[in-house]
Amino acid sequence: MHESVLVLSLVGLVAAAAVSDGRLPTPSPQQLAWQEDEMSMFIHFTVNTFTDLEWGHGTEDPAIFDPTELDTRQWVRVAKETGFKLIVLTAKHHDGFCLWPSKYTNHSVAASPWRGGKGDVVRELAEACRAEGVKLGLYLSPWDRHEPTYGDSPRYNEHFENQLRELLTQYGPIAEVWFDGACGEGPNGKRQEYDWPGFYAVVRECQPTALIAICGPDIRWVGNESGVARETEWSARNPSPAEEPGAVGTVWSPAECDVSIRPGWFYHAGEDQGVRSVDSLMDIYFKSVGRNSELLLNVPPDRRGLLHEADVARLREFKEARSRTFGRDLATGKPATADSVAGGSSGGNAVDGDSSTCWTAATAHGPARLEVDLGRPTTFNIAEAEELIADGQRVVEYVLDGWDGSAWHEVVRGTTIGHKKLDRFAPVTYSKVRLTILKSLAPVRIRAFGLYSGPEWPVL
Ligand code: FUL
Repeated sequence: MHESVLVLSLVGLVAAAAVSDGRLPTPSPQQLAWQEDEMSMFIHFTVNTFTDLEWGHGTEDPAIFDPTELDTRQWVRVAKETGFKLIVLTAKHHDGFCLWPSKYTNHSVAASPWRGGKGDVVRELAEACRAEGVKLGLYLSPWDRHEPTYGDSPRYNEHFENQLRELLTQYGPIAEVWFDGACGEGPNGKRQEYDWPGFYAVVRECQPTALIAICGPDIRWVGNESGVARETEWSARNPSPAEEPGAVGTVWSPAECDVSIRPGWFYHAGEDQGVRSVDSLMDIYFKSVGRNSELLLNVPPDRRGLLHEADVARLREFKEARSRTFGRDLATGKPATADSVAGGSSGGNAVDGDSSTCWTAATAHGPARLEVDLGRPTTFNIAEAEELIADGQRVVEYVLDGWDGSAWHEVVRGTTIGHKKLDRFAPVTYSKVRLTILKSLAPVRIRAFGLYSGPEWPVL
C-alpha cells in the first residue's frame, strides 16, 4: 500500500500501577472509570473524507476540506443517546491535516474554506462534549506525511510535542490520548524515531488524568481491528513490549477493541450499503465488552460533517438490541448463598443489583461457589459475571451449572472474568444455578452475576 513500514508496537511503560495484596496490579481511578464506560465512539474525519482515501498522501489541498453542515452536537447527541460515554476524534491523521488551527503548520482547517478559515473542529467537539456530559479523547497521529521535518527525528519530535501541547492545553479536559504506532520515512529518506517518553511527559504534564492509549502505558491495543478480545483477557501485562497480557502481569493495562461500523475508517459514499448489521455489532459487543474490554466503535462523519442516516439508524437498532437482551436480569433479587464468604459480605451481594457491593470469598485460590435459587424452572441463554476490579482481576477459571430438580448439569465453562464476562449458549431451563470459581489469584470478589433470556445472537 505504501513504501513506509508500519509498526504498531507497544512501547515501554511509564506508569507504575498500584498493587493490592502486595501482588496484584489494580486500575488507577481513571482506568477504572474508563472501563465502566464500556463503549467509546471513534470519529475518523479529515481530508480523506473528501478524497475517498483511507490514508491521505499529505499533499492534499486544504481547500478540499469543506463540510457543508458540520455539526459536532449531532455526533455527540447520537453517541450519548446510543450508549457511548467518550468520543475520540482524529485531530490529525497520517496525512498531517489538522482539524484545529495549529500554529505549527499551515496544513490545517485555517487554510480551508470551511467557516471562512476560522473554524476549529476540535473546539466545536470539545464544546459539544462538555454540553452533553460526554468525555473527549484525541487521536494525534505521530506519522505525518505532510510535515517537512518528519524523518529529522529531534526536530519532528519537537513539532509533534508542540502540537500535542496545543491540543492538551486549549480544549479543556482530555480523557484519552490515542497514539497510533504507524511510522515511516521523511522527505530526507530517514526513518523517524519517535520520542515516546517525551510524548508521555507532555501528556502527564498538561493532562495528568488523561489515559494514554495504544502506543502508551494506560490502555492496551487488543491486537486486531475487528473489535474482538481474547477469550482469556487479562487486564494486567508485563512492562515489556514483547510480553502478552496474563495472570502474572504486574502493570494494569486493560484492552481496547477498535473497529469500524463500516468497511473503512473514513466515510466513503460507496460503503453506505456496508454498514455493519445489528448481528455483527452484537457479536462484537459480546466479544469486546463481554470479554473484559472496552469497545471503541468508529462512526465516520460524511462530507456534510454529519453522521450518516444509515449509521445513526444502525446505532439506534444496536442500542435497542442491547436493551432487549439485557433489559431483565433473571437472577436479580433471587436468594443466593455462597460456600465461602469473607466477613461482611454475602452471596446475595452478587445478585442485589448494586455494583458497589460484592460477594467476597474467604478462600484465596478457590474453589468457591455461589448458588442462586431461581424459584422455578427458568429459561436463559446468556450468563454475566463481573469482578470488583478495583481490587484487581482475580478469576482464572470458572464453571456454571444448572439444577433441573434432580441433578446438576454444566452450562458453560470459562476463564477470565474481569470487568464483565458474557457467555452465550443455546437456551437452557433450570430452577437453580451455581457459579463455581475453580481457580483464582486471590479471594474472588464478584460484584454482579446475571442471567438473561435474549434473542439468540449468532456467533460470527
Ligand atoms: C490504524 C491507521 O492506519 C488507520 O487509518 C486507523 O486510524 C486505525 C484506527 O489505526 O493504524
